[in-house]
Amino acid sequence: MLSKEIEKALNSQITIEAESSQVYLAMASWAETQGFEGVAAFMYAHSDEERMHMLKLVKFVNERGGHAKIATLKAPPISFGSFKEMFQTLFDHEVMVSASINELVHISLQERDYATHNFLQWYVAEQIEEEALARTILDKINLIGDDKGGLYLFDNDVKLLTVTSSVDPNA
Ligand code: OFO
Repeated sequence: MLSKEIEKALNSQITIEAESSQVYLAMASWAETQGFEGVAAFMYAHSDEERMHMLKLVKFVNERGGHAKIATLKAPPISFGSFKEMFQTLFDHEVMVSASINELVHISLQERDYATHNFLQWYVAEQIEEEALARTILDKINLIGDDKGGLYLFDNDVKLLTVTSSVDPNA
């Protein structure tokens, strides 16, 4: 059984994952309108992943006798300035998510909820991958700057970058 404190913290994380999915969906849509299909495909896939992160939490909370609450979400931005700015936003967002997961881990230990602590280890590992991936992309785009040819190649490159961390929420 989940303590009220853990249930509340997990519910906040559900909202964060749902909002992440929306932010990446907005990035996908914006990139698509700019003609960057590779970046758009990457962001659509990333958005799906975040929804999966959210669902995994929803199922866990309900399985443990809590109630996963589906809340109103903040609207994401409509446009993102430049690709450089967009990937910086993505990186900063993932750093924020990692901090939030770390806080959850901390609360689970305080509450001596070892089942939740164990469950959260998947997210801890996932955040290491996600931050690394975001950092790699950001490094690339910082090298390219505003060079049109470079951006064209970058778009192709990103198309090939598969998000390696897809996991079935029921797994
Ligand atoms: Fe990209 O963050 Fe979910 O966990």
